[in-house]
Amino acid sequence: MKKRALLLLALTPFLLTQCGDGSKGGDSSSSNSLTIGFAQAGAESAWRTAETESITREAEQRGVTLKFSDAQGKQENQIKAVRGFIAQGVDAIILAPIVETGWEPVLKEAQRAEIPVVLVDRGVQVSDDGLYATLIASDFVAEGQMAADWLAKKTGGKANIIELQGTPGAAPAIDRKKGFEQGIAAHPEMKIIASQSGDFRRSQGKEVMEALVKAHPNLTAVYAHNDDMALGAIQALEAAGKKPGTDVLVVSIDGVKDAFIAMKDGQLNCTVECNPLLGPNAFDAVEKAVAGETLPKKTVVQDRLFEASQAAAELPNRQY
Ligand code: GZL
Repeated sequence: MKKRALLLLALTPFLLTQCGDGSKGGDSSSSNSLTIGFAQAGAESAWRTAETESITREAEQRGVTLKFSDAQGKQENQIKAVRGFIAQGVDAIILAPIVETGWEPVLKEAQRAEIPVVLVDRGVQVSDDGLYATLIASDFVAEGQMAADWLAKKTGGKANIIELQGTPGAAPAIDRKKGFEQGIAAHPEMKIIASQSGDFRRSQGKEVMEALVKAHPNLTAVYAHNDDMALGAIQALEAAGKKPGTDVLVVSIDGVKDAFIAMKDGQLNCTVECNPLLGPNAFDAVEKAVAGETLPKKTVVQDRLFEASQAAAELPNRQY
């Protein structure tokens, strides 16, 4: 009994560094290094998993102790996580906000505690942008516009489109819709005949498309706000006897590996890359913010568009 107690005592510092409060990284030799809280939105898509891995990997490489929280798609969980990080006195917080609104109170709490917040991948709507240090994200309006331009070119400006939206209230869902609508505005014969949320999830993309393909058998194109929903929709279209990639053109956003495989297989026509490998940029920003430097309010991550014809050559290069 005594021996066990002694062993536990000896192990305690190790256990606290490695596992305490959901800690993912850390290293006992870097006790002087930063402790960062990462409030992740969830694990709804391959993109999100790649983002989590990038941030976790970067923390390990820099000897940062990372406290990780997965909000499982619920803003209330994410707010709780941020409050928890503030209570623990972390050096900074990385936040991937699920939705745009509702952040003001907790960001003010972080500000009062003098804990900088670095936003990654999604923006927030607040009355004072001094409530966060910086935002590192793609230009979602431009992504939607790129998808629309591609579809307009491919169809000669004529399409019956079903849109699968991301999580309601999320910056990429709002802006990808806006960008796409702006892109098709000049083409009166490009119409969105139905538009529904699939919450950025493959299973919901499939479910939603199962119903929509029955209600709108005249569809000629699908625009999905992310690849996972497009991949789910492809399954539903096939089950309904359609040929995705041929008689229904499918365009989506993210550029994950499975999308390249689907393009190679001729089921997906186009994906607009949205780079999730934000770890290096996020920690550069964290280090500067902790050092008291003023950062630009937004760093835009550059995206590219890929068509099916490029898929086979590009597939081996994909990192996520
Ligand atoms: C993009 C991001 C989106 C991805 C989705 O920055 O917030 O969330 O496009 C993801 O795949 O779930």
